[in-house]
Amino acid sequence: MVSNSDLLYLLMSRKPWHSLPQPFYTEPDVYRADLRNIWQQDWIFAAPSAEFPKTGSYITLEIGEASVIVVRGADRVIRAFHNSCRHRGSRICAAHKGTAPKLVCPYHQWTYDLDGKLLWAREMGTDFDPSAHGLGLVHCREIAGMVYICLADQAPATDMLEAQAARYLGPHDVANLKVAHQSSIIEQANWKLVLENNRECYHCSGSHPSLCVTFPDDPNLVGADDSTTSNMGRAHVDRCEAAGLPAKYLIDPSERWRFVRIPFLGKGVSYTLDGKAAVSKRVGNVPFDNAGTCLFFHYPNTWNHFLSDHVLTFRVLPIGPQQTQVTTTWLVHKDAEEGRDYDLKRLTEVWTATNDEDRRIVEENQRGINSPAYLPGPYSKVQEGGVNQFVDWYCRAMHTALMGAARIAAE
Ligand code: 3BY
Ligand code: FES
Ligand code: FE
Repeated sequence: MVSNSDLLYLLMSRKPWHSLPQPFYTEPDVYRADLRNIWQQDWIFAAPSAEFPKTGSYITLEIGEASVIVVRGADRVIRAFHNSCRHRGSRICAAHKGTAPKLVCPYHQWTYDLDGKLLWAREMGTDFDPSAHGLGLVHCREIAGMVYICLADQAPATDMLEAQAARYLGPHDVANLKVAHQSSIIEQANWKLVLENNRECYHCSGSHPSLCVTFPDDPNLVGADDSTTSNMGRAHVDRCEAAGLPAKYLIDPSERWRFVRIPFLGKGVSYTLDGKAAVSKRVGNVPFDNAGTCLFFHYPNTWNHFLSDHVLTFRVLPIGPQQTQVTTTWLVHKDAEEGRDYDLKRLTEVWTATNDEDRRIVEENQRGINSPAYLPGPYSKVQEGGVNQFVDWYCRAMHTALMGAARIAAE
C-alpha cells in the first residue's frame, strides 16, 4: 500500500529532467492517487460539441469508477450527470453514445428529463418527493465547441481558458462542425506514458512516416518552447496574426493548457499523403488554406489540432494502471459531404496510422518500464522539453493535492 507520505517521498525523489520513478507507471495505488488527485479534480475533455447534434444526443464516459452521462437538453444546453440512478443506483445508460428523449433507468424505469429532473417513478407513495431525487449534477462547460466535465465539488476557474479558446479556436467555429469519423483505441500503457509520448517529436522521424510528410518535427515548434524561436515558426505566426488569426505561443500560468499555431512542411496544408487539403470546404472563417495547425493541449486528457480544412480532437481516459483509451474525432464543415467534399480514407489515414504507431511505441515503453531493470532516464534538453513540462505539471499537481490532503487531515 502506497500512502500519501510514500507518494510525497516518491515525488521528491524524482530527478529533474528525468522520467518518473517506476511506481508512477506501474503501481495500482499510484493510479488510484492519480484518479483522486487529478482526474477527479480537474476539468476533463469529454467530447466536441458536434457529438451532440440534437436534443437528447448523449455520450457516456468512465473516469475511474465514475460513470458520467453528457447530454444535450431541449434548451440546447449540454449538461453532465452521474450515470447512477437515484433509486437503487443502477447505471442508467450502458451505451457509449446515442439519442434519447428521456433518460430511463433500465432497472425499474425511473424516468428523468434531459435536465436531470426525476419525472416519473412508479408507486413510490404519497410522501415521496421526486424533486429531491434528480440526477447528480457534474460540472459541465462548453468552451469554444469543446465540452469539459469536472467531478470535483468545486471546479477550477475557466475564465482565462474561455477567453483564449474563443480567440484561438473561434475562427474554426468548432461548435458548428460535424463528426466525419471517430476512432477509439485501447493502449496497454499508463495514461502518463500516452501524454508524455504526445509531448515530443523526438520519436516522429523514426515512427511516423505518413505524419512526417507534412508535420514538422522541429522541437522548437512542437515542444515546450515559444514556436517563434524557429524562423519558420516566426514567419508563420506573423503571417497568421497579420491576417487576424491568433497564432502566438500562449501557455496558461499553471501550464495546464497551451495554444500555438505552427506551419506544415513545404507546401503542405493538411495531414494527407500529398500534403493537399483533405476537405474542399474550409472550416469556420480561417482566412487561408495554409494556416498550418493550431495545437492545443489541456492536461490531463486532451491534445488537439485545428486546421484550415478539418479539426482533430483527442481524448485520453485512464482505464487501469496500465490501460488507457484514446478517442480521436475528425470534424469537418457541417455542409461538407462525404464523396463530394472529402474522401473519408484520405481524411483519416494519416492519423489512423499515427495513432497505431504511437500505440505500439507507448506499449513497448510500458513493457520496458515494467522490467526490474528500469531506471529513470534523462530527457533531451533539445527534444523533450514538452515531456519535462508535462511531467513537471503532473508532479506539481500531485504535490499540491497531497499537501492539501495532509493539511485537512491535520485540522
Ligand atoms: O499530436 C501532437 O500534437 C504531437 C506533437 C508532437 C508529436 N505529436 C504529433
Ligand atoms: Fe433505477 Fe430502480 S435502480 S429505477
Ligand atoms: Fe507520435
